[in-house]
Amino acid sequence: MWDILLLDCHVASMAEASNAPFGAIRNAALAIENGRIAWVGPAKDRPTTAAREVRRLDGAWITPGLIDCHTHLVFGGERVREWEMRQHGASYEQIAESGGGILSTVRATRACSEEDLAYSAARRARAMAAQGTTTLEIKSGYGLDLESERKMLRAASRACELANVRVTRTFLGAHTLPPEYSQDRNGYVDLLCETMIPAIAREKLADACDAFCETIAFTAVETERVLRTAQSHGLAVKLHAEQLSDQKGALLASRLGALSADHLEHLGDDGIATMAKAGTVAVLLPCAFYFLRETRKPPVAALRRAGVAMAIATDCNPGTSPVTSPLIALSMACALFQLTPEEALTGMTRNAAKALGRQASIGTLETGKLADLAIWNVSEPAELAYWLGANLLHDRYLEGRSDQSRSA
Ligand code: DI6
Ligand code: FE
Repeated sequence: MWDILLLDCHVASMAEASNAPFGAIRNAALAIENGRIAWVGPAKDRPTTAAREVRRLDGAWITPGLIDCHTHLVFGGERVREWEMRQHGASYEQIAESGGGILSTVRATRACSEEDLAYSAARRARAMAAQGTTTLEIKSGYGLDLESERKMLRAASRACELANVRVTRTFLGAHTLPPEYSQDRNGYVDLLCETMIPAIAREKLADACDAFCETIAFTAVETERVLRTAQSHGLAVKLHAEQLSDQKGALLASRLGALSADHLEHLGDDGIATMAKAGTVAVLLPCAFYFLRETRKPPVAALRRAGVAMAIATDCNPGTSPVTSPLIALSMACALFQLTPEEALTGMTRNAAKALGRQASIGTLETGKLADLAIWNVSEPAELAYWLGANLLHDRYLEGRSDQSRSA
């Protein structure tokens, strides 16, 4: 007996094995049992299994719930004053070097209670959920001491509980040097490797560890030490690589078997080849590119040629991407980086799941996967990346429970 049977719908399964664009199944049926997809396919082929409840969707499209695989959703304050300075000509690096940038958010985040952090992040998470997001990755990295990083990671879980979104958490203690270590780089990397990473892993506060490998943050040598330590404590690794300059971060990350290398505007050919070999996902962040008014684009055509899986995320953060709309990220991936609408949607579903190491349970609509669904008022799935600023969501299911039935 199925719990729910969805009819009068089309399904963009995003399944890798499908030959149809978007893995599309027109005139489809999708059955849910115990929070998982029990059957999906053409409605006319469905078995005669009974369902407790049949819901007709008036020809709507169902896609996998959107997965935002790179965000810094938990933070104190905002950085609107800095943004105004940038409008007057200051650069992101100049602001960072004068003690602003990430460090101004560190001050604000340290000053916030865990509850306030959770509530402000929940507001942003709800905005994302209202546009179809069902899974959110959230990084720490605005605490930069053990207690403040713990506070951020706990707030990340609480925020997603409040917003009814699945969460995955990433420890980003290596985001920048905290003020108390500004004269002691090695001291901070020691603290990360000897105290913070072991504690975060032991307390199961994160699934993965990330670092910012950049001239204004950590060198490739420091990054390698951090990521290797994280791996030795059982954490998966990811990396902010080649955002502002080529530090060979993607090369390093993929040599370590990283789940993903993210940003990649300055990625070179050597990095692309090792990413392809290692199966490291390229997470592209078009909203940060837009907001920083960058001009150098990630090498999308070369990534495509090499067969590197590309994911798309909002990078929601107060400094470089004050964006809570997954649909705007999809549109920008197409308009700014020349992805096709199908590649963009794959980047927020199947490939985003891969970037989180969760491809076995989410990211496509296939039998046995969790019933995380987004249901859209569109006639074609490509419309998700076409309309800019429209909210096309009709309903959303998290593990088989719909928002509409929850609010009814
Ligand atoms: N790259 C980014 O775009 C964000 N972090 C990072 O390493 C920006 C974080 C910030 O400016 O607050
Ligand atoms: Fe980021």
